Amino acid sequence: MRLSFAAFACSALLLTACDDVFVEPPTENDKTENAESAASAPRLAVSHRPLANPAEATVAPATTTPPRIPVRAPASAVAAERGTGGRGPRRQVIEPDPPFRSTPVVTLNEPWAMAFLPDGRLLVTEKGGALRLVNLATGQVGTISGVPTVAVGGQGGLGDVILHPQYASNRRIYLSYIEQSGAIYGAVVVRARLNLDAGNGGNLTEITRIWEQAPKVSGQGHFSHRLAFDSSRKLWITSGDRQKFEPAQDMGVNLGKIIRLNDDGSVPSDNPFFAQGGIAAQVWTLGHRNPLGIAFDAEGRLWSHEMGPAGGDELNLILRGRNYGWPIVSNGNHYDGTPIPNHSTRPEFEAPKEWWTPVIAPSGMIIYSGNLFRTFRGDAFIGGLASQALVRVRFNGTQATEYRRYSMGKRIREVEQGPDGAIWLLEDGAGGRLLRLTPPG
Ligand SMILES: [Ca+2]
Repeated sequence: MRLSFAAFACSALLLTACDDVFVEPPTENDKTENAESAASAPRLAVSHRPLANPAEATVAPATTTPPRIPVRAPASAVAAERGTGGRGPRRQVIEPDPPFRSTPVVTLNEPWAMAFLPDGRLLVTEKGGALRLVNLATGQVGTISGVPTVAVGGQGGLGDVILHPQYASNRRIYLSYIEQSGAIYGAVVVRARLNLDAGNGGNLTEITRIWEQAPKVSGQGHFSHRLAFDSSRKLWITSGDRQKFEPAQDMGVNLGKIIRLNDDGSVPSDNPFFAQGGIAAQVWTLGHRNPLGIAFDAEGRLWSHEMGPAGGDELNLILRGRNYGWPIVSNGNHYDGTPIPNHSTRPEFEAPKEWWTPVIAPSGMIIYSGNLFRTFRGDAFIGGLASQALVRVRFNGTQATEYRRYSMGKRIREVEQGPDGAIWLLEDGAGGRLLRLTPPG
């Protein structure tokens, strides 16, 4: 067996004290090792004390959320995890704690989202309306001009940025942002051509509107407007309930939904409600509150998290045509203390695979697929606003459990995986830093 001495000592003598020991899926060289029996990892204990979700305030207090109690998996959970994650033998690995080193790279102003260009530079949106181009080698921060006018305020401003899957040939990027019309607001998504200049800047041309929240409503919260492409070039958009509750169940509007479109904004004919026509045709799932993270796993499954009200943050497996229950059910309660029936009372609604009370206030998410952190593969990494943490979730098939929580000391707005497998974070707010996470060795 290819065990380091430390791993061997832990596994043989000190397992109960070595909660960073876990088991990695086999490689070609591990086939002679013994297979271990499959077992489900027990769910970590979760305190179900209701708590207001301060992350959704325009200026949220940073330290009012008590830490969730079980930061680490107990040794028994780690022991039971052996054998999960696939067939074949396992190799024990010791992870340092924390398992990464965090290096600040540049400081930005209210950064919200980021996307890597093929040349290794990084596009970063700032909530105030600027699209930045960060040269990670030099630390230079340039500006991309031509971004449409953005309505800034509350939770709204310039939002997500992603590349078209064929960006290398078509230079198309997609942006989400907030548009104001009189006293009402809504998120829009545009496609644009990115023209980079010889320096560290560029501009946008051929800006085309792809989608918009309908209707625009009052207030500047719960826009969500996270974007993702899947492997078949479909565009996914999270659309929050705009703090209006009932629209999440109304198929005549696209608030409180997850949307699936073609890359030109047209509606795919195989969408679940396509036959209903109108706005319903855009909808993939309904009953969402404020989903600020969306990611595909290696099997092509779509996962999205969303902020609960007072308690009940959720990680959901997004399944075609399903209803996720908001505002009829939630594992949290209204901010004024009014109870909301739990998911368990209405099994016709899709229940979260993992949920949090006290809240973590999730924003941004990746499901790690890189080579730099071998032991991270397949795990989700979720940014925490109120929790000021990076929350790591481990999957067992379609089950999900918080596995580790790394305190970052700042609200984390966005998580991305870089081309070399490093994990990149954006801190929230004025002076938010871009952080690069690499193995500590
Ligand atoms: Ca729900």
